[in-house]
Amino acid sequence: MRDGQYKPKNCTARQKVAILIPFRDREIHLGIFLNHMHAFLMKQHLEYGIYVVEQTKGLEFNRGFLFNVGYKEALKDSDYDCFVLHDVDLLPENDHNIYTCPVDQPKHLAVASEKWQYKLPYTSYFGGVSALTREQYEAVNGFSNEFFGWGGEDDDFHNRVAWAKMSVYRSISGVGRYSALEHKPGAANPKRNEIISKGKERMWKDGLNSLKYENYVEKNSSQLKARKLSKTQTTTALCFTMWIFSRKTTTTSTPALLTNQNI
Ligand SMILES: [Mn+2]
Repeated sequence: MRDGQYKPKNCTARQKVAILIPFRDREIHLGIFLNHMHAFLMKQHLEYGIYVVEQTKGLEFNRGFLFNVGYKEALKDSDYDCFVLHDVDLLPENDHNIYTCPVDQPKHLAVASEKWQYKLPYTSYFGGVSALTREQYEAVNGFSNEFFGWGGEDDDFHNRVAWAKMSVYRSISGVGRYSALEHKPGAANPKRNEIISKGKERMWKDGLNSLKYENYVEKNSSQLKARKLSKTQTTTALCFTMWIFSRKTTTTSTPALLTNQNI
């Protein structure tokens, strides 16, 4: 396995799957996640790569933006057909929860998360873990880049799916069960409802087609590999590629790396 990628030896997978993980300050979760996920995914005979996209300190965490970066960077690596958008703190419990993308509609996988007492928190919930083909991700122009802080980006993304005239396929709850790793809640984005309310007019101005990040990103797999392998975990499943929003390449003197103007 190299850089978090795997290919079954005795068969050809129908889809190449990229698992995208937005990340910041969750080293312990990441170790647990990788140990769990590689074993889980290999059992499914998938051809896949895991991409961890890390946001450096500075601005509030922007989950949607990080998915967009992961999408673009994964496609530079390989011609992926399917993108699984995955929180680092959710671990699938059921081996029948297959990590592929239906070609006719986006799929929501985390329908029964321990975080929400193994129920959907509300009917349109599209957070936690979802899967879209490349065509579907392009059809919604990816995520909005404008949600800094907790909340809203997944609801806006769900609206985009509807505006693109698609509906969401949901795993059945017995299959879509996830254990949730505990953490303190992040600071909610006070502007989230306001941004969501203007979502339709923003959809084709704000997303994959307006994403600018190259100057802020550093490919950094070797450093992470060394860091992870120095721990007691022994699996070879700990190598992967990671991107960092790099402070040193910015031209501004403010500590903020990303603002609504410069992304
Ligand atoms: Mn969480």
